[in-house]
Amino acid sequence: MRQHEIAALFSQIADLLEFRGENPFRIRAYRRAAQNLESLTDDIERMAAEDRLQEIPGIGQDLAAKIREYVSTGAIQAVERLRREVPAGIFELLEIPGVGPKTAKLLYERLRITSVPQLAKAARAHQLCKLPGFQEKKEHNIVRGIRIIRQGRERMHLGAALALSRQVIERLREAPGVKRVEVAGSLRRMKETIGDLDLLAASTQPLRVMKALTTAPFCAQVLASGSTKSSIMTTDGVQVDVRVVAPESFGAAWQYFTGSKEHNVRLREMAVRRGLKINEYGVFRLATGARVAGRDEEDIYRALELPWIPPEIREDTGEIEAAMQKRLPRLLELGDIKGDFHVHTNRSDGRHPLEEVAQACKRRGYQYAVITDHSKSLKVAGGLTEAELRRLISDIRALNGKLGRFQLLTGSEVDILAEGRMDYPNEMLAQLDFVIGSIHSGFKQSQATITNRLVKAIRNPYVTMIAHPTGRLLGQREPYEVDFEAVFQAARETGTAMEINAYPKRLDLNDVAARKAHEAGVMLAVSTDTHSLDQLTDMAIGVGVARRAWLGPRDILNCLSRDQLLAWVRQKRKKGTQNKF
Ligand code: DGT
Ligand code: CA
Ligand code: CA
Ligand code: ZN
Repeated sequence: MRQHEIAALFSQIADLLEFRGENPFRIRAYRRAAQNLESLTDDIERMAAEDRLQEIPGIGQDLAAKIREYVSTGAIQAVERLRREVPAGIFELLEIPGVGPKTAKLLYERLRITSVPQLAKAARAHQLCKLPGFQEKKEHNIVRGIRIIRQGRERMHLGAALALSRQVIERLREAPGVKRVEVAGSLRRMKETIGDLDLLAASTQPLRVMKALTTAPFCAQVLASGSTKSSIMTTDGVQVDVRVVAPESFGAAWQYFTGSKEHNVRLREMAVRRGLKINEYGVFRLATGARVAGRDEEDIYRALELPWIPPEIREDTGEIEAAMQKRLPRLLELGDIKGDFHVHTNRSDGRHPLEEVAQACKRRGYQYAVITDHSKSLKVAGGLTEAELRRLISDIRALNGKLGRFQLLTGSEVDILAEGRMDYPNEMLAQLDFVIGSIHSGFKQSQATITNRLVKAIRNPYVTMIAHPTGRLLGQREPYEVDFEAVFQAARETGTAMEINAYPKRLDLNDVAARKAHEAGVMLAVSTDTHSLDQLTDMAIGVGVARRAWLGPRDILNCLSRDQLLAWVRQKRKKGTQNKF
């Protein structure tokens, strides 16, 4: 793994040299070395020990010495020196999408900009587009880049929040007198990003719970500490709010602190109309003050003559009306999922070999999993040539003989090329059980071009599903512009599924778009895009997005059995090859 650290340092050297306007050849040499280190399969430390570093393409004497220095000391002095020679804020500027070393240099030399706030101010004052070679579009991109970075900083991904919450819950459950600890807030609602973590405990000894929190190893700072509410900042810079209530109020507090605020406002209005008052302690009669509910969350809703509403849809986007009319949907559950459609192996850019991937999917209790390594044009991700793909297909067939009831399906994540053509010919695609179409290039194309590409791919009879349909990466890259209406219509007409990609940085389609897709009659699928086996568990996060989109098992393609799924794929192929769409 250390080669990645060294590659990152080499890229940084290249950035710094470029910022200083130094020799382009040297800059390119560092960039090339960084790339080669990224794709290195040998262990760098062993290569250093065996004096074989110069076998790596692009690594000469000088760079080999720097690698050895890093391996033995954990630092490269030349980098430290360069860092001292540029204004400190430059590193932060370089993290903004749309700001490379050349731009940073220009901003520094012409406008003395050395920090993100300075840059934001200059952009607001439209000073950037007056710079040589700067167009309004570029200024606009920078403003957007700053927004992306800020969102990423301030709000945490669902995946990270879930992991942290497990750690905190485990700690609080150890406290004496604790009856129950649960997550509330946006995390319980499975929002894609989380501002702060809200936890709720039931205990008769609240101070013991608070002590467990404020003395935890992950606590960096105590922001507030009382017997009902405490807040801390974790060592990762995340705020955690913990509230402790008496067991008889637990349901009311859980409902209250789960939110959303909008949902709760509606409930309070309904309560008042019934002569009731609802707060974090319970539901009370306005006239007498008598408590009518509090211990269980269901009872809070029952007091308002409503069925319990799943937290993921408590956003006041129709769930209260649906509950009143007793037509709340049965939402998707993890147990409904019969297989994963999007799994990589080390034949392309995944980490694990085929057999290990198969065993891991099988252990999850699935009926099937589709192996979808990258296609030939995606060279940076080790895309498979047609010969390699044929080889993979026959290896999968051979392996299936040993797997029992669980079966792998053959597939590929095929690039949708710039003009909407697929990266393999149809004769190749026809040999696969399942074909994913993905955009991995040309993100900056116009809405019309991107939409055409997607629609063309959707109209290919062999494309079963479009992966991560908007290409966004939370905190990193905005979605490309898609005309959803056109895309969803084509998908419905042809019987092509749209993915809810469960990778926490993607969550693409997101909740809102997935709900729209479903309303447009499109079949959805939840898949993990697993590159490393621990990511298989992200399925639960994708299910959360599907639930936020009001989706149930009948709306999700991977709730079908293997036979039903294959029939579904065949149906599109048949219709498409007979030119019926
Ligand atoms: P976040 O943290 O920005 O991801 O979003 P939430 O929903 O977790 O918001 P947060 O942490 O401020 O509060 C947690 C829940 O507590 C919120 O969803 C509803 C409830 N809550 C907090 N403050 C208020 C308030 O002033 N009024 C009402 N009605 N509810 C509140
Ligand atoms: Ca929160
Ligand atoms: Ca909070
Ligand atoms: Zn993928």
